[in-house]
This record gives sequence, C-alpha cells and structure tokens, in this order.
Amino acid sequence: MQSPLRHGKAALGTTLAGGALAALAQAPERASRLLRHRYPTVAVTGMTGVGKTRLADRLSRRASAEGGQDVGSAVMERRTRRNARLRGYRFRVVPGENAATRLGALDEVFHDEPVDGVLHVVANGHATPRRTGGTSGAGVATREEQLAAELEDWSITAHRIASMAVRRDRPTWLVVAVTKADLFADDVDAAVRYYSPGSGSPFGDKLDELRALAGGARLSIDVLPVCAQGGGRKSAMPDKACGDLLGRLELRLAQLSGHV
Ligand SMILES: Nc1nc2c(ncn2[C@@H]2O[C@H](COP(=O)(O)OP(=O)(O)O)[C@@H](O)[C@H]2O)c(=O)[nH]1
Ligand SMILES: [Mg+2]
Repeated sequence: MQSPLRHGKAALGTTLAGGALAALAQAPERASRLLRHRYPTVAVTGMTGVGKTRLADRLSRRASAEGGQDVGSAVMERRTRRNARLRGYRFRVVPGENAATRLGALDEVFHDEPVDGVLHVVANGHATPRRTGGTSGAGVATREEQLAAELEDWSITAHRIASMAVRRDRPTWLVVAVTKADLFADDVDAAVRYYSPGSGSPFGDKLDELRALAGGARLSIDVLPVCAQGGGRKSAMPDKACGDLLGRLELRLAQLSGHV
C-alpha cells in the first residue's frame, strides 16, 4: 500500500537519475574534486605576530610587505601557489586572536569550506607584538607569556581541527611550522621537541589530546622548523640555511598533497 506522495517522489527520482540532468549535476562536483586534488586548500593558523603572512608569502612566492602591511591583519588573506605542472595550494591565512573577523574565518576554513590541511605557525615565543617592536628589555618574562599565549591560541584551533577531522571520511594533515628559527638557531632541536607529540611539554600534550580526539589514522602530524626571512650576515642562520628549511617544508607539503 503506497501513498500517492511516495509514488510521486519515486517517479521524479527515476526521471532525474536516468537523464542528462544527473550528469549535469555531477559536473561541478567532479570539477571541484579535481581542483581540490591539484590545488588543495591549506589553512594557515597561529597567533598574531608569529609570522603567518610572511611564511604564506614565501610559500606562494609572493613579495612581502608591499604597501607596508601591518602585523596582525584583520582579514583572511588568500594566496595561491601555482607550479609549472598545474599544481599548487590555496592558502587561507586566518587572522590572529585580536581580530573580530577571526571567528568567521575559523568557521570558514574548518566548517563551511573545510580545508585539506593545516599549517599551524608557532614562533617559539618570538611573536612580534603589535606596533612596539624589538626583543630588548624584559625578554624572559615576555617569552613565557608569548608561549602561554601560543598555547591558548592552539587550544582553540586544535578543537576546530578535531571536529573537522572526525566529520570527514578522508584523512587530514597538520604541519606545525616552528618559524623564526633564525632567532633561536642554536636551539632549533629543543624547539621542535617542545612542539612535538609525545614530548610531554604543554604543547605536546595538547597535540596528543588532539590525536586521541581525531583518531590517529585520521590525522597526520609533522613538526618542521622554518624561517621566512634569512637572518642577516651576522646571524647564526643565514639566508642559505633558511632557504634549506623552507625547501624541506615545501617538500613535505607536496608529499602530503600528493604532488610528488
Ligand atoms: N626573524 C624573523 N622574523 C620574522 C620571520 N617571519 C616573520 N618575521 C617577522 O615577524 C613579524 C610578524 O610577521 P607576520 O607574518 O606579519 O605575522 P602574522 O601576524 O602571523 O601574519 C614581521 O615583522 C616579520 O618581519 C622569520 O622567519 N624570522
Ligand atoms: Mg598576518
């Protein structure tokens, strides 16, 4: 015994499935899958002043700071990297914690148009404060505060990543980019350890929590040191060394995206 309503639905369904309409309906879906494959989207997250914009500019081969952009942009920045073989990335730089637009941007990259991977940027406590610059004076206390702020910022982002990862059927990748390595060239290994899963550090514990929440197989985590601007001639991390680190990060991104 079938109701007329159910009959009507079945008839309509058959017509659509068999016809050209169905093929048409699948075309945008296929196109977006191809785009995602060749140009995966990457959320670039992290607190204000850690170096997100600078790093995204380097990765997308864009010249930085034309027009003197302020540290801590309030809008989501979009950068596209294209290589010669029609592959690349679409970077979405999420504004840091001071911006009113942050929550909307987080919603966009982790819910509305969920990204393929996340590049979370940290600076080992060397985030640049807005306006007043320099690392002189009360350095130690400031760095501790900065590390605490990084941790707080990461907690929020980590929750977003976890809920995105459990909602989807394909795996998500996370790369923690420990940038500004030129500022702590002699302590790079220790910094990488601090930001690594299983390290027992506050940040490591949060990564372990995230992995437990998301499920280990659904989320891959890499931690890589990098610097986006070479330390000067007197730096322990000259341009060449920075370039090498950047190259390693690019290679890993390419592997995670299936580009190589
Ligand atoms: N020493 C050093 N400074 C950097 C590096 N990357 C960025 N900066 C500086 O840190 C400040 C903040 O960078 P920005 O990309 O605007 O940070 P955002 O707020 O996270 O987008 C700027 O003054 C940059 O010049 C780096 O690798 N090394
Ligand atoms: Mg920025």
